[in-house]
Amino acid sequence: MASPGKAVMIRTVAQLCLSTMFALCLGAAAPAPVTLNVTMIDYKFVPDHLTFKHGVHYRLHLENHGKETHEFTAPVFFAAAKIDNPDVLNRELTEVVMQPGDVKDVFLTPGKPGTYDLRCADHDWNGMVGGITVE
Ligand SMILES: [Cu+2]
Repeated sequence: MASPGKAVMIRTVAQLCLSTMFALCLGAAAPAPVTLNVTMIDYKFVPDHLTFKHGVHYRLHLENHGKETHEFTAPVFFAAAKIDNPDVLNRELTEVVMQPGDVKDVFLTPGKPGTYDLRCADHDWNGMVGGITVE
């Protein structure tokens, strides 16, 4: 006959197995987002053209390596996307403001396929423009 201690141990091991399987299931249901890196310099996006696939979960990783404040301004793109962490954007959800040295991630799933405008609201006059394609 199994001692009470052994029964408790078996139950604990069983629970551990179950929670591990549960964690694996969750992992399978939510794969890691695809990272897309954009660096801002004075006065350019690098790269200046981004291509996303619609319905795919992305981590849009932004770094400002410039000496000036830059903005990742893409109002129509952001409005069409499902954004997991909207607090990283401005209140109107049109852009991400990047102070010099800032590093920010936007977790999002792009909306309908098409081409979208990308610019730095501060420096578009200076050619700091790009584009976004959602396939
Ligand atoms: Cu700028």
